[in-house]
Amino acid sequence: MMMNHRLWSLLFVFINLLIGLTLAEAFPVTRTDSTTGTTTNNNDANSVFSNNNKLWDNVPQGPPDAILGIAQAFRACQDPKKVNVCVGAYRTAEGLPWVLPSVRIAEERMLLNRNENKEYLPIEGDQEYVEKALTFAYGIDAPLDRIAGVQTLSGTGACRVGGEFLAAFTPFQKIIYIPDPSWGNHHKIFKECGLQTETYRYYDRSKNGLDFEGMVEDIRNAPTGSIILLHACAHNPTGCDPTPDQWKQIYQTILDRQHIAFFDSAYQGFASGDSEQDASALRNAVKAGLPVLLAQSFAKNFGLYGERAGTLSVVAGNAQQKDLILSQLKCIIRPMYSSPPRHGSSIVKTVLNDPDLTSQYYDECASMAKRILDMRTKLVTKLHEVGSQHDWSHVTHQIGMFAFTGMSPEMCDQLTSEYSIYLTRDGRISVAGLNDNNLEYVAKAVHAVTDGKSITSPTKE
Ligand code: PLA
Repeated sequence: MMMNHRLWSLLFVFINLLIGLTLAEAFPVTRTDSTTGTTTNNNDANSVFSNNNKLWDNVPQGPPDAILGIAQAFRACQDPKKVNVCVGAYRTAEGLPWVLPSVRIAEERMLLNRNENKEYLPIEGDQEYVEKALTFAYGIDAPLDRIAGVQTLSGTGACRVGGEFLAAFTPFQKIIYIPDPSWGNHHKIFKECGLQTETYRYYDRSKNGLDFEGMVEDIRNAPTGSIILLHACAHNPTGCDPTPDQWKQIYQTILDRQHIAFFDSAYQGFASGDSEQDASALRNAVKAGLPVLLAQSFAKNFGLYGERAGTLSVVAGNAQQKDLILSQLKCIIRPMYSSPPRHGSSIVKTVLNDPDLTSQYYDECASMAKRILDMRTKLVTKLHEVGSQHDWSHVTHQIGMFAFTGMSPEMCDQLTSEYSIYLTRDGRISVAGLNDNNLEYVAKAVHAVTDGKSITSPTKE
């Protein structure tokens, strides 16, 4: 009896399996993934699950990042003459990364301080750090009682948290206007947040300079209540900032159109060498009464790239709004990464809590800006010395970390393939990557690829 029952059960399972397989073959269920475009059916699924090695066979190759992908290619390059002018990371005159001495001192103090621990920070981060960081950005007279600020994973994390907040709560348009060109990641970040991304004219490639009229016109024509992304200083990649008078017109246009200003401040101190002066566009915007958000990064100015120290803040109308906004920022952060890392923010806090260390830091930041400025001038001088007939004066007029040379993507490709000089394909050179040892080599190569060709373009790429 038992035996019979088992036999029947086995037969039943076997018949079901046969019917299932026949049906699957006759009527395959086909699914197409909307993001990757890959198609699978349940036959594939059966074979995939029967062989675990095939489980991820359909994952397509992702494209390399426009900036960090090139940095990776540089690391893999075997050419001893290779030059990295790709990522905006400071290098010393010897071409080496630099840990600021003030940062080292702060770290030593932290190491000796037995009260330091490794506990989780709150969701919103270390509020003492946030307060110091916001004062650094908004100034000593900042209306901190109505600025909602959270610690973020450097500037990228700040843009992301700010974008998520705007996507959820901006009462008007879910559209963000980004300068053309801009840091490439801006578009990706804000799209991921669910915002519609548009561009406004910023740079005139036919004269290698700011397209101020185009900028103001596009901001004016944006739908009422749009979000306008502004680089607080040392615009990446162009190195072109509006003048104080031009900023005033920008504020007025934003106010007239009831837009929201979203400042990205990744280079405070790198434009003029003076962190206070570099904050003036942001500070004046707050004084002018604009609705302001700020994504702040300490990667470049404190040299804390991998420590991921930043803040995102929203200037609210009053303290009550501040509390409400803060509560929502925490709701955004908690499911994303719970709470931020503490080492980098503790360094910034330690430096900014000590007036002597702060003034040492200001000098060190100024020295970085100065070396970059020197290399900018030297590059242009050397280009002329090696015979270039182009007018490279735009490179000396530009400020901050980058030279936006005007070179075409093809010229950049040639620099990389023939000279092992790694730069982004928009013609941007990270001037911090230049030093007396590689300057002539780079200048000769740039001359070779640009000689007799145009470095201005009449039309948009
Ligand atoms: N905003 C701007 C304008 C930037 O240029 C960068 C970094 C960031 C934000 C983000 O920096 P953080 O997250 O490290 O604070 N841009 C670099 C590096 C320096 C990069 O692409 O990530 C660049 O080479 O453009």
